[in-house]
Amino acid sequence: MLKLYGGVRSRASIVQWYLEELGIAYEFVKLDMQAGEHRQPEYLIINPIGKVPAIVDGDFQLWESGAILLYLAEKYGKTTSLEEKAILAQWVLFANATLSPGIFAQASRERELPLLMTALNEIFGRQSFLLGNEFTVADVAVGSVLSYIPIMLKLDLSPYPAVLNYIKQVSERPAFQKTIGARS
Ligand SMILES: N[C@@H](CCC(=O)N[C@@H](CS)C(=O)NCC(=O)O)C(=O)O
Repeated sequence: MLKLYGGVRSRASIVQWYLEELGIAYEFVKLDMQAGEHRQPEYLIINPIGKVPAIVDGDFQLWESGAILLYLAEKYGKTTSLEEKAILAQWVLFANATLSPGIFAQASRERELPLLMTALNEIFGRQSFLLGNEFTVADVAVGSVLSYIPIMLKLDLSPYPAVLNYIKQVSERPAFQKTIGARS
C-alpha cells in the first residue's frame, strides 16, 4: 500500500487531500516532527532533505508535494494529453513557487497579493476550476494554498469574491473536509 509520510499540520495534508480525491488506499505515516523524527536516519533514507511530505509507492520513493501530486495525477488520474499535463504542471509549480511565497512571505505579500488575487479572481469569475469545469490536481495545488489563507492568515479577501467562492467550493469537498479541513 502507498505510504504517505507527514506530520500533524504539515504539507502532507495537500497530498492526502488528493489521495482522498482519487480514492486510493494509502497509509499515513505520522512523524513526530516535534521530536525530530523527520531528521532521523530512517526517514532521511526516504527524503535526504528531511522535509515532509514524502511517499513510498512500492519500490518508488518521492518527495516535494508538487512532484508527488503530479506523479499521482499521472499514475492514478485521468489520461491526458502532453499539453494538458504541461498545464497541470504549470499550476502545481505556480502554487508552490509563486502563489505560496507571494502570500506567505510577509516581505512580498503587500505587492504580490493584489496581483495574484486579481488574476485568480478573473479566472474564477468565468469558470469553476482552473482547467474549466473539471476539478483536477491543479485545484488541489492552488486550492490548498488559497484555503490556507483563511485558516492561517485571516486576510481580507472580500475584494476578490470569485476567489472566496472558489475557496468555499473546494473546502466543501468531502476529501478536503477529511484532510486539510479537519485541521481548522
Ligand atoms: N516545498 C516543499 C516544502 C516542504 C516543507 O517545508 N515541509 C515542512 C512541513 S510543512 C517540513 O518538513 N518542515 C520540517 C523542517 O523544516 O524541519 C513541499 O512542498 O513539499
